[in-house]
Amino acid sequence: MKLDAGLIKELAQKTGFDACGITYATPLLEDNAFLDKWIDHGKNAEMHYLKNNRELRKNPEGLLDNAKSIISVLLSYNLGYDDTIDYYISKYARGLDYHRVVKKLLNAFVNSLMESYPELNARVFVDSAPVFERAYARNSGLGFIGKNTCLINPKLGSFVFIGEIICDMRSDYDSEISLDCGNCNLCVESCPVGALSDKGLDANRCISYHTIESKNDIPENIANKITNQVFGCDICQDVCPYNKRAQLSTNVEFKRNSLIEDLNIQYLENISNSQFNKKYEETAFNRVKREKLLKNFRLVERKKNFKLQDISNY
Ligand code: B12
Repeated sequence: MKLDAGLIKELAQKTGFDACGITYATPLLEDNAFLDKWIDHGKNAEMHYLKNNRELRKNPEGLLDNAKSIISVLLSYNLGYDDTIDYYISKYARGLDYHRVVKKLLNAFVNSLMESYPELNARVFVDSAPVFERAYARNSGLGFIGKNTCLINPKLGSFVFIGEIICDMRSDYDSEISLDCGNCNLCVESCPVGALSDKGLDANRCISYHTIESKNDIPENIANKITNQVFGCDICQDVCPYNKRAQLSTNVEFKRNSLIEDLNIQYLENISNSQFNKKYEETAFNRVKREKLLKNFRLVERKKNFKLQDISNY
């Protein structure tokens, strides 16, 4: 028995996803080779889990016995943002933690699938497992990989989260769309730290990596280029023409959360680590320690003061 692709897409839409596509759960030889090269050249910086899990990533069978299909879904967080803010917080992090939001929807989606296919074995993933999320989404016809390395959906743009269901039944499959960035090089040219090239993204240079993922102090050459980014950076996506004309999302979970308004140096100095962890556990700030965030705020504050001094010297 095969899954009915039409029914799956209808259920995905009813669940609340913005797009859905299906592809084979087979190893991706070209992508595996790209990943190997990327890691062997140290582009993963200190994200050791990418190296440690890379063999598991190469074959979805490692995540689910008898895996046959990968159903990928997109959830847009493009709410048409106002970016006139002093301390820049990446768009993906201004509302509730997407891991929770997408996972909850994925579980609801699987439950509705099981009503039609009670014998289905399935596992759901979003971000935290060794799955080639962008590559399977691309193969499912959900978009192309841009020069900013993001999956870009022609209608939704790239401010989308990717989730997937790996399952053990076959289906009819989607095909890749034939689109690419063409001559546009805006993201590569706009990245203040030169993190993007034809070799992909170098995490050692990426502001997003240094302000969120890295446990180390931000190296001077990167800190020098930071202007107002305290948590992530979206420059390579903001400049993308696809995002400028993207259909806006109505996913209120990703709306700017009132908790974010509290974040400033004084507040972070006066709250304890455990208070911070508790308060921000449902947001993307659960990925960062209070001290790290405070350091990022202080760096941006120094930059602002320096700039003001600079101007007043004229
Ligand atoms: C590690 C990681 C990061 C790292 C490294 C990012 C990177 N570009 O590699 C850092 C911390 C910098 C990061 C930042 C962000 N991330 Co992140 N991240 C991941 C994670 C966990 C693994 C990605 C990975 O393996 N990178 C290694 C590269 C080699 O693999 P890849 O990105 O999958 O790329 C594949 C293809 O894109 C293609 N490819 C990539 N680059 C190039 C370049 C060329 C020239 C070619 C030919 C092909 C190619 O080949 C690869 C193999 O198929 C995924 C979740 C997952 N399990 O996949 C989320 C994920 C990629 N991140 C996501 C998001 C939302 C972000 C941020 C917007 C927010 C944030 N977290 O700060 C930024 C965006 C920065 C950016 N331009 O990528 C989304 C991406 C959504 C999308 N539209 O693409 C994901 C899928 C999480 C999710 N489930 O929604 N991330």
